Amino acid sequence: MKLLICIVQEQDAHILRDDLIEAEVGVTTLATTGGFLRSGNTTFLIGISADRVDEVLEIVKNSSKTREVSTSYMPMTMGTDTYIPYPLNVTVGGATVFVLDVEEQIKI
Ligand code: 2BA
Repeated sequence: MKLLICIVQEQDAHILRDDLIEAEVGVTTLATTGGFLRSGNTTFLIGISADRVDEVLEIVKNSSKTREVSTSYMPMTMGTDTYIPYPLNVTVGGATVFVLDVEEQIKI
């Protein structure tokens, strides 16, 4: 069994959730915050048998778009909570996925 941790942009989260549910994939979502941009994203916890990992990755790929994001602040601290104003464009997504081995899933 595998655990996929998928971080996607908030705009893509509802489509991905619907697609996973339709494919009968169990999922838990967490509201998370990106460390670099410090803006909201959504993290999916997906427990799945190893033979379905490629299928799930394909669903994630089809649901998660790449976007250019502009921010007017470079989220860098100077020892304190000081932000340096700086125009910044970054390409975010489609999705960041970690694939972990799961020793056991227990339902109590
Ligand atoms: P953020 O940390 O807010 O990063 C948003 C985007 O900013 C990243 O998109 C990347 O294009 C850029 N970025 C991140 N760190 C950077 C840096 N040190 N210098 C320049 N640009 C940087 P993605 O790579 O698509 O990542 C989207 C979100 O996925 C991230 O949001 C973070 O929440 C998560 N993530 C990405 N890599 C991760 C990792 N190795 N571990 C944990 N979470 C990760």
